[in-house]
Parts: sequence; structure tokens; C-alpha cells
Amino acid sequence: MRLSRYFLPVLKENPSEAQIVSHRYMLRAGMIKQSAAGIYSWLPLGFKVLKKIETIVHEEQMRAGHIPMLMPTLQSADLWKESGRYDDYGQEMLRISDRHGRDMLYGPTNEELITDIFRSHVGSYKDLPLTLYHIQWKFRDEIRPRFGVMRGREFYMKDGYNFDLTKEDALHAYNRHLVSYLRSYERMGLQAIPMRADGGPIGGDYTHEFLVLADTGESEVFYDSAVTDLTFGDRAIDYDSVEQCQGVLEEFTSKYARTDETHDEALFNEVPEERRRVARGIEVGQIFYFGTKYSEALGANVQGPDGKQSPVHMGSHGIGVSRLLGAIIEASHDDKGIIWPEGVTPFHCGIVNLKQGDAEADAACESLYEALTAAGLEPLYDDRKERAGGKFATMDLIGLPWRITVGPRGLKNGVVELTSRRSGESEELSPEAAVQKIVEIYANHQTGRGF
Ligand code: 5CA
Repeated sequence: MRLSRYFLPVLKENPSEAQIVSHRYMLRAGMIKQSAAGIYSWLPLGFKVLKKIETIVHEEQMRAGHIPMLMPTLQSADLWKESGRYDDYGQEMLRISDRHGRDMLYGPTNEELITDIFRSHVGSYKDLPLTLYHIQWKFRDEIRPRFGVMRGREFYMKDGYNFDLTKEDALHAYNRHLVSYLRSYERMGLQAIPMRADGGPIGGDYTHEFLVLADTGESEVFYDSAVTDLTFGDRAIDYDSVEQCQGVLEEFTSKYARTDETHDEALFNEVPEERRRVARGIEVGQIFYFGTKYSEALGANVQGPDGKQSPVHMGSHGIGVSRLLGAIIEASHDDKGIIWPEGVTPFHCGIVNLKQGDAEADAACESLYEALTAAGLEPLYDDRKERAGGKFATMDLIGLPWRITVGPRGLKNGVVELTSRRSGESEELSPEAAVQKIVEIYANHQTGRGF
């Protein structure tokens, strides 16, 4: 992409409504624009990152054997009346009536709809295990939408639902989700710690939230600092192996880590004092096992090998896809702007031409652009006739992890400058070596193709 042809409405001033850094930078970098309280348009740069995050989530869900599909945003109220949640959900549910006066709602989550699909088509244990998921917009009429995409009213969520014959099988599905979530967050450059939590309106008392530690997080968390030493890394996992998935769950959840809803002071005090931490965190996902809560209410039964009918065991598993943009920025920024992790960056590399219009500099930038594109990468070339300071400020704000700077002086010596956004360090290299280095860096990151 050439910046002169892109749509990147960068703001010079700090927007006064933004109280936290991620909201501020998303507005300033032209990623989002508020359309109503807690509802945003995703401008091209924000949309690009949203799609990268979504791609990672899809890839990791499919890797775990979960099946993608798509359900609508608008739902009939009937199923919710059947499950009893139409009244329970309260003011957070946006209720609508259509021209025939039928009760509809904008889905805050999809347990009812998916259970209805299941009961219509599956009746035997032979079709299990089954995990279906989708990534779709949700609406919750939050009393206080705030912090930009962090607590929106309309937000983008991955929600997955497992159907199993027995509790043991459903717990394996739970563990599979935990593993796939650890992998997903790490690919996004995040550490998200599973913590014992509360079931809330989804239900069930076996649930973990995934929290990214950040001072601006809305949740208060209590944990043993040893949990922050754990990483999943690139270890191989067999998602069909009950032992392997259970092993990961035990490794990542045996140390004390809880949100304030389930915090137990006596248990916490058993953690050695120097490792006890009280902090704040951003909830970027939650997994639930709730057994037969919905299958009983909606009559979703399966026939077992013994011929008997029994309600299917279920859980649901969510990732806050749009919230993740905010969480990643909270975890990775400095006073100049965002610092995208390689796994989700909107463009892989910036190219800054210090002297637009200079034949040699223009030609060098064009050939860098072509070489990076040919290698399957997406550069963002700042080809505007602007002064260098302004170009650097824009690149720093939008946070591309790598920048190649091209100017007539360097070209005389056959070099361009490669700069890391994270460390600020620069090195002079031939254009070919700079491209080679960027290609090598991204060889280790499977980033989705952008939009
Ligand atoms: N049905 C279950 C699991 S699929 C469910 O809805 N879980 S949830 O309520 O925990 O939501 C899943 C994730 O969506 C949360 O962990 C959070 O990251 C994100 N989320 C929830 N509410 C909002 C909101 N108002 N704005 C942005 N993200 C949100």
C-alpha cells in the first residue's frame, strides 16, 4: 500500500474523550471512529488488525478440530423464552420488535441458537464429539460503555460451543479450548493468564477467564507471580490426547490465579508472600463448562451406546476479538504510539522516503516495495511529499514493528536504514540485506493475509 492512496485519517491532537492509551492511539492512528456510544466504525487500519486477529483465532480453532460456521446477529426471542434467559438477561439485552410485532433481539451470545441447531440435526452419540464456533458481532447494552473497543456495546467475539456425551468428554473439550487459547494469545504477542472466575449470566461454576495484566484493566486479579513464567511456546500438542490437554491445563492452572469474583484470601495466603501479586487485568476470553443447563432447558438429547436418551454436555468458549486490539495496545506501546507485535501488525514494514521526488530515492523505494511484496509481505510506503519528521511521527504512531528509511545520502553509500520500532535501534544495510532480514523475521510469524 502506498500511503498517498490509503485512507489513514491520523489525528494530531489527543481526543479528549479517550481516557486510556489504547483508546487514544486507536483514534489518533485513524483505526476507529465512534458512531454512537460503544459502537464504532472500523477504518481501514483498524479493520486490518481486526482481521489479522480474527485469522489467528480461526487458524487456532481449526487446528484444535473445531468447526467454523456463522450465525446471525438478530435472533428470535422464542428460544430465549424457552431457556428462561429472556427475562434473566435484563437490560443488557437489546430487544427489538419487527413489523409484525414479533420479539427479536440482537444476540449478546449464542447458547440458545446453537443448541437449537444441534437438537434439530443431531440425535446420536455417534455424531459426537462436536465443537462448532463462529466469529460474529454481539451486542450488549452495557450501562457504561467505555475505553473504546475495550467495553463496547457492539463488539466482535469468537464464541464456540462443544457438545459431548459425557462430562469427561466435555472437560476434554474445555481443556482443548484452554490450549488453543494459550496458543492464540501468544501468537498475538500477548501473555493471557487463565484465572478461576465466575460463570455470570452464561452459567456454570467451572470457568476460567484469560487475563492480560495491565494497570488499565477493569478486573482486579490475585495471583502467584510464578504463573507469569509460564509460556506455551511452539511445543507440539495432540488435541485428541486427553492426557496432553489435561497436562497443559494442570500446568497453567495449578498456581493461584483468580479474579476478585472467586478470590479466596485464605488460599491466597498460602502462596509465599514474595510471590503474591494483586494487580489489574483485561479479560480477553473466557471458557465455561456448564453441563446440561441449556440442553435440558431446550431438550437437546442424544442417544447413548446403551440406547438411552440423555441431555448433551456442553460448554461455551469466548474470545473478545475486538477487545484484543485494545488489550494488545495497552500491553505494547510507548509515548510515541503503538508497537504492534509481528503476529498482528497491519503492515509488515514501513518504507519512508526521505526525499520524495528524488529519482534515485524514489526508484530505491519502489524496488524495496516490489521485493517485499514479491516475498509475500505487505509494506506501507510513505510516498507523500512531507517532511521527514512528520513521516516518522506517523510511522511511530501507527506502530509498524519495522521501518526502512531511504534517503539520497545513504544511497550514495549503497545503504538504507532498518529500524526496530520496539528497541528504536537502527542499522545500515544494503537494500537487499534489509529485505532479507525482514523476510527472515516474518518467517517465524504466521500472519494472515491482510485486507
Ligand atoms: N458465550 C460465552 C462464551 S462464548 C460468553 O459470552 N462469554 S463472555 O461473556 O465471557 O464473553 C466472551 C469475551 O467477549 C469476554 O472474555 C471479553 O473478552 C469479550 N467481551 C465481553 N463483553 C464485551 C464488551 N462489552 N466489549 C468488548 N468485549 C467484550
